[in-house]
Amino acid sequence: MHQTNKSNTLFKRAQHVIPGGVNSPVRAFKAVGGNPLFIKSAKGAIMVDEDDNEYIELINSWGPMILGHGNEEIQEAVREAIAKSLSFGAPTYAEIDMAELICKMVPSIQKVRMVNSGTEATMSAIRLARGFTGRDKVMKFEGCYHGHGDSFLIAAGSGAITLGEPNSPGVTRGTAQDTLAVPYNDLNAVHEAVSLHKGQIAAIIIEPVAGNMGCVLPEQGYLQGLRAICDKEDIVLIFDEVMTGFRLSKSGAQGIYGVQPDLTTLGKIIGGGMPVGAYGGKKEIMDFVAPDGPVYQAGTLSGNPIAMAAGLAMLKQLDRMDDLYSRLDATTVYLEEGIQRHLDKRGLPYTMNRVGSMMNLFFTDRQVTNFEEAKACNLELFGLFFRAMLERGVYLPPSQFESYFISLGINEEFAQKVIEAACDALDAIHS
Ligand code: KE4
Repeated sequence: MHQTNKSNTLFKRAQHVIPGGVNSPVRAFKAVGGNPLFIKSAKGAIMVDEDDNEYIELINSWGPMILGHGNEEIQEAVREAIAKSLSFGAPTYAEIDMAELICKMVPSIQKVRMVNSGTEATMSAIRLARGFTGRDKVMKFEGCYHGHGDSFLIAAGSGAITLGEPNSPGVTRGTAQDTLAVPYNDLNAVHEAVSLHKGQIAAIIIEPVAGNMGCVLPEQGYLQGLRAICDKEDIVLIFDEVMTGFRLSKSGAQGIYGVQPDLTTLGKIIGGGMPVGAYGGKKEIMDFVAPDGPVYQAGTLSGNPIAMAAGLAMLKQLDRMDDLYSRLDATTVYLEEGIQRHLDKRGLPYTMNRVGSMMNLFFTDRQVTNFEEAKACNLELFGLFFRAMLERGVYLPPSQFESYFISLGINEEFAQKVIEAACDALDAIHS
């Protein structure tokens, strides 16, 4: 058992002054048991905790650290920017460079507004869609997460096509009644909901590849089907690519599935590890955003020069490294195949989902194509696996309902170590 005394002491101290001792709930390890580890540094694919335990990490800060920690080009850009002060609250040329590069990398984006988080991006995108269409309702999908905006903290109503129910105190019924929640990968449910609320739905927002119920892929023709429904019904199609943007390709999931949304929300990788979000898309819609348009949205630190420096240094590397995504995909396939071989050898019927450098081991023998199926997983077994992997020096995202992220820092040696740890951990929890 590796010792984590310092983390345990820090966690006790943190709980006196920070809700749950963490600044974002999933970090508290509640889904996997035990106390969270307090991290003091990271380099490449290695994270070091306050007790000097080293871990090969497959969390990438929930996505951003695709190039590995301590990327020299990003750190140099930040060092250079910091010397000129940290914030002006006035426009800077870096924001233009950033917007132009995003529009180049994601062709469906003709104009883009920077914000400070994925939540701000998705909140703003649905307000914009409502303002542009004059309609009130939005549709989301069970198991998809779009940040903590009130309109998204909604569980599916009693029937899949009834209006949503708040799934957090503080979200009002008034808000919930304008959100429809339907199952992922079920076009009929979308057709039913659209016909039941004809002319009332401003936007359909979806994770084009879901990462917040674990990694769940769109079925053949699904995204194309949503595009056709939105075209027919004048509904704004929003791809929430906060996680998949710049992760699955230079132009995210839309780049690999060939479906163009009307609006795209971005976050995580776009900031190179700094707090950055963005929403963008068709010019005719984006021109509705203040100050040119009537839809209000603002932010003191939006387009912050240090964040722009980090984000630009990140995106420039992704844009010029033509073999980056094939290398990341190859490493992820290697991991998937290595773990799958052991599952087969041990006769363990668990399910692996993978797309690009996102993957998941689901502790269920069923396929996982939606949230209902994901919820069938044995969460206790996942907790045992998570802790067994920590013991073996591998840090996974601490929830069955999160995707693993593979960074460029995972070289062949580390990939082999992750496979060996996974095989050993699976044997240990089934011994
Ligand atoms: P943030 O507000 O956390 O920057 O982004 C919200 C968000 C929006 N859309 C998608 C598809 C997302 O995955 C997220 C945030 N993802 C989670 C991890 N699954 C963030 C981790 C956390 O909550 O600490």
